[in-house]
Amino acid sequence: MGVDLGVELAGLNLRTPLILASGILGLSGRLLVEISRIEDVGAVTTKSIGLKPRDGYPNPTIAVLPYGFINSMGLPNPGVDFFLKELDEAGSFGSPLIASFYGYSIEEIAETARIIASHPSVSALELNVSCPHVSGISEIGVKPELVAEAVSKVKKEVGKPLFVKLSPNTHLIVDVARAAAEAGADGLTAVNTVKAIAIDAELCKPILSGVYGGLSGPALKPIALRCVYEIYEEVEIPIIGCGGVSSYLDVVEFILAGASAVALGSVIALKGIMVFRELARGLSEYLERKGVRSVEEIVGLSHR
Ligand code: RRO
Repeated sequence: MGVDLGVELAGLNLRTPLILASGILGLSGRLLVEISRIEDVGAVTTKSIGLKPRDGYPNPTIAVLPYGFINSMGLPNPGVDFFLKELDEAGSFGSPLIASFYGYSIEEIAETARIIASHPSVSALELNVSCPHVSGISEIGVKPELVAEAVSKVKKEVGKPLFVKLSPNTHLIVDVARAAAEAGADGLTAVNTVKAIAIDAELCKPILSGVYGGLSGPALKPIALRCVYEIYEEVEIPIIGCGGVSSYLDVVEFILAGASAVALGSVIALKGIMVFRELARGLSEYLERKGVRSVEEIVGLSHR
């Protein structure tokens, strides 16, 4: 039988707490629809979308490490107009679509939010102010006052739930989280990747064309878990835990730290999309074994 894994997240109803993270398979409307219809997928998030198309960085854009990935994609995306057309032709989503977006100024953030949120397929927005290696973006996410300004402007324009994806590349993460919550954000995604570098010893130069990249995968998990734990202590709005989840126990740890849902990224590159099933089964069996009837009952339980 198993336990019902359904969760309510900032007004969204998720079949399971497992979400496709931004940047993973997330630019084709049809593919997103297909993933959203998989039984164990709670919600899907798009790659971050901007007002105008952006090429991203030349190859190499990814380095594979024994304990994760370092990426420096450089925000490649087709821009809002193209993406909304993709959604027009994609069909209906089987679970909520969270549209990730960014902008280089508060005004651009608000305008992009308004355009994306107008599409009926979009259930919620995720403001990306935390890409660690694209200048003009990473600077916003480490300044509580700028994040607050962006959030309140977006909330004035948009009636749908707004999440803010936070950067781990600052000791101010809790201040940024609090500022976002006080400005009206409906939830937080913690965290984006950690700013990192990979060097080729033979060529004596950085591997990635963008030099710096974002570290994801297992190496990120304890950092992300700490961020979720700290934010949960100080901020009331729900948290999507994100960073290096690769087993159902990782999912459980994020929920115990305070996450109401958990996003999967790098693990999909390693195990494929059916990892949602593996993790949902593991989570359900864990809850049953513990005599717990819902995911909500264990959110933040490690803080007792
Ligand atoms: O596209 C990227 O290079 C990228 C983005 Br927008 C982000 O938010 N985080 C990341 O690790 N890579």
